[in-house]
Amino acid sequence: DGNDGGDTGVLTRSEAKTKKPSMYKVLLLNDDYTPMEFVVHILQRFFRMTIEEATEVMLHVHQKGVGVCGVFTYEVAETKVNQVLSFARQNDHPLQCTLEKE
Ligand code: TYC
Repeated sequence: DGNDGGDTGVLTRSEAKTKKPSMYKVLLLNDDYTPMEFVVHILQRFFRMTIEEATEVMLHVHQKGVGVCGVFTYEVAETKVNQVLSFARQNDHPLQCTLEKE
């Protein structure tokens, strides 16, 4: 904790700045209406997955009800959720997506 690099309990600005940010999971929720191919497309487009990775995650969500698309800082996670929800609505699909602190 020390500014000498040791554990003296003395806090410094450099240490405060290097604290790791909280991370957030972006979760995809299953529903009965969104086409499987659309979910695979979402995962490729917004989460940079290969078709194989995207298919695996989509099938996991389809079978278990929920699945993780990725883990990001708050600002990035929030942006991903908004991009997914906006794109789903534009295409008239009820797909739901949310974030959860790790
Ligand atoms: N359950 C959907 C179907 O059978 C597919 C689906 C998968 C929907 C994942 C949403 O997050 C989802 N067409």
